[in-house]
Amino acid sequence: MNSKVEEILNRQIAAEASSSQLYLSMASWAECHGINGTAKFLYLHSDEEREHMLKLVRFVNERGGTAIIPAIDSPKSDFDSLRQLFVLLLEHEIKVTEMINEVVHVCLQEKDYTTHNFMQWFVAEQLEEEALAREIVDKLNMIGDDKGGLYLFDRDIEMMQTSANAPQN
Ligand code: OFO
Repeated sequence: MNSKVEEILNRQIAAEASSSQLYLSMASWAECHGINGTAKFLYLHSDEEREHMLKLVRFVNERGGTAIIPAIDSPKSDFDSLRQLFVLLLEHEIKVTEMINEVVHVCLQEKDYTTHNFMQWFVAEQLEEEALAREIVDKLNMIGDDKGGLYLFDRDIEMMQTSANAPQN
């Protein structure tokens, strides 16, 4: 495997692992605060990020590279509000999208069209995840501090689909 592509894919493996830990930490915070619908949504989201990491690990190894399993720093574990949590989640997803774009860029530079093709799944996934996070932040901006609104939000988010629990076609 091309060494520059291998290096940036390993950087992405670490990023997906950190995303998974961050969302796990957010899920745990929500659960401790009795925001159970949100906790369920975030636990699933954390699992989904771990799946992304595994997808990359297997791809790197199958193509003759060596996947590096990273050490992960402790993620942020306290949040001022549900809104702050989701604003951070959206910012995090935007950062990950930039990283995915960088991987795609290196693939093109190195003429690695197989990895470029493989990465298109991640490009589409980021688009979906960013859109969903934006929708959630918009909802929370509308609700503000209204307790009834927050109660309904927490009930509804349980039904919101991340691609992890979306029906497969
Ligand atoms: Fe890995 O999908 Fe978002 O971060």
